[in-house]
Amino acid sequence: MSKTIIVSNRLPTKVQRTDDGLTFHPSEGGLATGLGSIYRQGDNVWVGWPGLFVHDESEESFITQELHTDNMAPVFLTEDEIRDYYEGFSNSTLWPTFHYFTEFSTYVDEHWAAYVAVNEKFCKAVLAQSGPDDIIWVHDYQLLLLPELLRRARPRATIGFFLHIPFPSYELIRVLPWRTELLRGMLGADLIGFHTFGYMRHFLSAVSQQLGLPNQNGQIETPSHTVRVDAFPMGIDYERYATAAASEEAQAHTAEYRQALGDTRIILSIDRLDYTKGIPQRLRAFNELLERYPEWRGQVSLIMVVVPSRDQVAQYASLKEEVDELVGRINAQYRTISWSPVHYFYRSFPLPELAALYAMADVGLITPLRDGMNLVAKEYVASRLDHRGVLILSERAGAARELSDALIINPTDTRALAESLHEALVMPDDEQERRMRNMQALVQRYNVFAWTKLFMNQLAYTKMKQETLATA
Ligand code: GDG
Repeated sequence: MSKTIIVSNRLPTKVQRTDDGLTFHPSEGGLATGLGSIYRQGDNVWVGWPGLFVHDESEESFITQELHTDNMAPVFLTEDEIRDYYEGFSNSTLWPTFHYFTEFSTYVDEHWAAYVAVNEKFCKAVLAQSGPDDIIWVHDYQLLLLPELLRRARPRATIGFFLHIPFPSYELIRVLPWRTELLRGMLGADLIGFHTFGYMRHFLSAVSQQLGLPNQNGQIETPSHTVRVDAFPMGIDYERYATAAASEEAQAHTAEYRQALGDTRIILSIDRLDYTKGIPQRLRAFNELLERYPEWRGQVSLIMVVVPSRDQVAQYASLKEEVDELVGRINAQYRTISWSPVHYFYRSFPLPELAALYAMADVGLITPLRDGMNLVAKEYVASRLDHRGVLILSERAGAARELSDALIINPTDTRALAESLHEALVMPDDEQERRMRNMQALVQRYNVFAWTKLFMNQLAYTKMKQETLATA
């Protein structure tokens, strides 16, 4: 009986060192929930970094034992590895390049060397957990080399790979000095999944132009095996958000916020602090709304939750300053004693508070410059129990391919964005409801569990077809 191994940079549990010793915090992220049904079963296991630097071997073995009881196997990384492989190559080379921000990309040989070494370290950790015929599902841009490393060691294994961020045009990929190695690394998989057909097409084109390997209907023949490439748009745990919005706790928060805000209309935005998320563009558009439509002054507020992220990488610190300054300027110009244009929070919120915000926002404003999928858009939809609210969504988020009932905008077009904010605020209830119900039906059906099942089924099918062809 084969077992299934999930591999990602981070484990679905974060281990922290406190004054009272080590603590274990399960993640509530979408991926952890979606894959929970897989890695918790039988001998299956999730391999990844537990999020802290260990002091000594006894700490290492304690953490390993604790995680083992929950079907997890840690890969311990050093501070140097995190600096060069994670903050360096993953977040300062791959992340900006794959999101079309080449001006932020660095090309540092030591970072590449660390990336190779850490991918090899992950490979060893997976091999320690797996047999020759096991199923291995590798996640995301930190581990692009892992599928090929695993293929060499386990030629018969079933290997899947899913990329959570965009795959850009070949013109971006070719800028990378290590483009050949990266593409070959991914091709070690039997099945490669992307959020959209657009990303998939970019990948097929890069493989054809860089490696001279053509595809037929998304199938690539490599010297060792056939690789299937397909789109699997990731979903959310719909019921979790709908239930959270309906909970007494969330409703108490809603009442409390309502009392503080009076009958001010609410525009909500939520994201990690990241230059890909279009946060300054959104603030400029909100400013333009207040300039062009003075009747909204005193009537509408932007609630903007920005979750701190990657503050060790230089661009993130300067983005934070830009956002602070823009918020300060808008508030200084328009604020009155009884009304604030922007309520800006630089921290994360517990789910019941987040759910209350989702449930009461008249407009969900999601304006990334590039975003693999964007799950916040789907969470907003799932939380609208009254079927009201308008989603404004960037055409450059993967989610825009599915959520065509949102107001789809170009986030760099400040004027059009300000116009769509006005349009959203005056949209009649029946139109809001029609659009919201359409989106809810889709998000509810193609949830994260359906996504997991689809990928795993396709992976099994791809392997079975290969084996049938090999024995024919
Ligand atoms: C990457 C890709 C792709 C945010 N603030 C709070 C909070 N969150 C949660 C949201 C959501 C998650 O964080 C963010 O997910 P996104 O999909 O929006 O964005 P990334 O973090 O950039 O994720 C992205 C995703 O991978 C999956 O493939 O969609 O394109 O970039 O779930 O709810 N959660 C809580 N409090 C907060 O303040 N509790």
